[in-house]
Amino acid sequence: MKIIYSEDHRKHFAQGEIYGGELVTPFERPSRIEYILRELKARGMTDISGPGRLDLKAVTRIHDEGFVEFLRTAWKEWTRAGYRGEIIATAIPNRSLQQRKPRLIDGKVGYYTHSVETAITAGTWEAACSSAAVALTAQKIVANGASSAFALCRPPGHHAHDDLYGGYCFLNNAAIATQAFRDQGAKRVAILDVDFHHGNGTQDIFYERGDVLFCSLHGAPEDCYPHFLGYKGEKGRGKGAGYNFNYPMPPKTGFARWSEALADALKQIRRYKPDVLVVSLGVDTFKDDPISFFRLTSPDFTRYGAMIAKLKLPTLFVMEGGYAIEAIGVNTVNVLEGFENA
Ligand code: Q9C
Ligand code: ZN
Repeated sequence: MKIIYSEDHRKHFAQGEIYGGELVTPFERPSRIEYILRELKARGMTDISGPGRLDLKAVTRIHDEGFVEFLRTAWKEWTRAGYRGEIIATAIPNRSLQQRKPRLIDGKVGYYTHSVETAITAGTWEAACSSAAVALTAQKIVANGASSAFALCRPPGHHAHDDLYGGYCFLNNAAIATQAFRDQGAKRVAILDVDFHHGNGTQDIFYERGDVLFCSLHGAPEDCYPHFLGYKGEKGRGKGAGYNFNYPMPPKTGFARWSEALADALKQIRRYKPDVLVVSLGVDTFKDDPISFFRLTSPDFTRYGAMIAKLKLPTLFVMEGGYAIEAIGVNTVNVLEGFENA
């Protein structure tokens, strides 16, 4: 399997994440990718190359232009305002407040965020662009006929909406790649999101579209982030009605229950008859993940990689979350090997 990776991900390394009222070292940190790379190489998956140049038009097929411009210029505006810390939203236009983009950078930050744990730093824009480029380069490999490819993206993407960042995500890599498949002739694309967290951004982006099926397995919103989306009753709207499947699950969910949900999602995908599959691959479902509550073991990742392979679809894997750093490499590569060896 071809793997695409860019070292530019390192340009995004926030010093602080708001967690339990403290500023802590972010769980989403550069070493995650280093661990995955090391394990790929150790297991002979060495067909690794860099991304091509990012075509911003592919990004704005999914994201709002004002949002993209904000991400590009936020650091410049923030430092020009005299602030010395990283960019963290303070006021967000919730419920009864006006949804209007203010002039002041502080206001713009809140306007374009849904979660304040995620800081923007000097290199965030460049890193987010490199991550999208990684996804698009891997996408092209699959579009050109490869049976699979792995986009080793960082920062992740599935919590990013068309005009909102948060949950460690800025640009929605999986959504951008999905749209690229459509623009290059795929009639139907299925997205399977196995990250522990609900893919709220991806769901929202495709919620009213029938040309993209979205299935997400995740911790129930009553019990975990992103809290405000990911319920079972969210089934799509308008042309998208019937093309969104959520599988929220409770704390301590292990592989028996999780794999039943996966089997159902795979059934929906098979019924949909997509031309291609995009997997939002987060391995924060692992039992030792520090911010999650499922109980998958390392061998379970191999098992479900093989289950996904049974679809026999061209498949693009896009890296999302996973914060048990020591095990992130083994778990990620287990999925890819399980898929390849099935
Ligand atoms: N107490 C991804 O996995 N904070 N994002 C959770 C838990 C945000 C996760 C706090 C987690 C975002 C891509
Ligand atoms: Zn996650």
